[in-house]
Amino acid sequence: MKARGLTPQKIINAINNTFDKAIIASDVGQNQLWATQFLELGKGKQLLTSGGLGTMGYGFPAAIGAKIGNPDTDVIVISGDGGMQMNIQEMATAVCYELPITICILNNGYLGNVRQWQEMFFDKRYSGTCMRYRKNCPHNCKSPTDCCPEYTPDFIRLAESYGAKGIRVTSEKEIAAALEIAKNTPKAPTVIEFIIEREANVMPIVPPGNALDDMILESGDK
Ligand SMILES: Cc1ncc(C[n+]2csc(CCOP(=O)(O)OP(=O)(O)O)c2C)c(N)n1
Ligand SMILES: [Mg+2]
Repeated sequence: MKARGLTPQKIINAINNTFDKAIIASDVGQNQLWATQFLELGKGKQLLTSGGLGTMGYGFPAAIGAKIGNPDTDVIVISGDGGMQMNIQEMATAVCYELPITICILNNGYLGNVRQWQEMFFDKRYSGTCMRYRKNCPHNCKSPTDCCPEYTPDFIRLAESYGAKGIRVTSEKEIAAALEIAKNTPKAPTVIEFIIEREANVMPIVPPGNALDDMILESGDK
């Protein structure tokens, strides 16, 4: 399934509008950078993030702890499709303890942060970053095509297999309704899988080994 104009900014703006008061836990990667760029923090919204330590898998367990400690506050996870799989087994904990956490997965089908480096600084030689890779893929795949396999994994079926709710969002008009359902679901976590552009980049970025003066501000501005 192709992304239909869903951008991380639109998704995070909708989170801003849906939740006045919330604790948001980010994972690591592009999703984390977008979260820090677009979340409106301070007015009742707090962010838990591993920051520059960058421990993938942090977001979901952090949210479980936040929800147990703050049962009356909405708790939201913003994660990538890679990092979510590093502690996905904690879905069992969240279901057992009936924790109504909203889990927003920004699914680009890549370990996106690393893919962006491979695109910008290593001539787009993608290696080990595509979540839809199969042995018979073209050797020098430089972009996703219509032939790419479907989700790896199918997060909706995965959520449902644990007894959590799963909602897939592919277009902008579905974002707000999905967040409302998650917000109003008692006693169970809700996974919202947002299908975003596969090769969306986060700007600005500093090339490896360079000084802050060499920061690249816009895509294509090398
Ligand atoms: C435990 C761990 N392994 C590897 C990395 C290196 N790393 C940083 S970001 C990233 C990709 C994250 O991919 P995903 O979770 O899909 O998030 P996206 O960047 O696509 O939003 C990787 C592999 C890390 N920070 N932590
Ligand atoms: Mg990803």
